[in-house]
Amino acid sequence: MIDCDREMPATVQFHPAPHGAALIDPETVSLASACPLRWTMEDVDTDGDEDLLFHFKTQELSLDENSTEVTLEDLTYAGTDIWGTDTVNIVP
Ligand SMILES: [Ca+2]
Repeated sequence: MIDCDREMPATVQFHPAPHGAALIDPETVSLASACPLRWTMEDVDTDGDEDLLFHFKTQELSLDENSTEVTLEDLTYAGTDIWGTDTVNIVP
C-alpha cells in the first residue's frame, strides 16, 4: 500500500549538454499523471550540472501495488515533448 501522506521526490537529469534541466518548463511536468507540489534546481548527484528535483504527493500518483514502471512527462520551453520511464518497486 502506498503511504498517502508522504511525498515522492523525482529528479530530472540530462546528459550530456546541450539539453539541460534549465530547458524544462516545470509547470508542464507530470509523474504518473500527478503534477508536482514544488521543485528546485540543484545538483542532486554532485556532477556539476544543475538538476530539477520535483516532489509529488504519493496520493496523487496513478500507481498501485502492482506498478512496476513510472513515466515522467514534460515540455521544454520550446514546446518539445520529453518523457522518461523508470522502474518502481512499491513496498507495502
Ligand atoms: Ca547533477
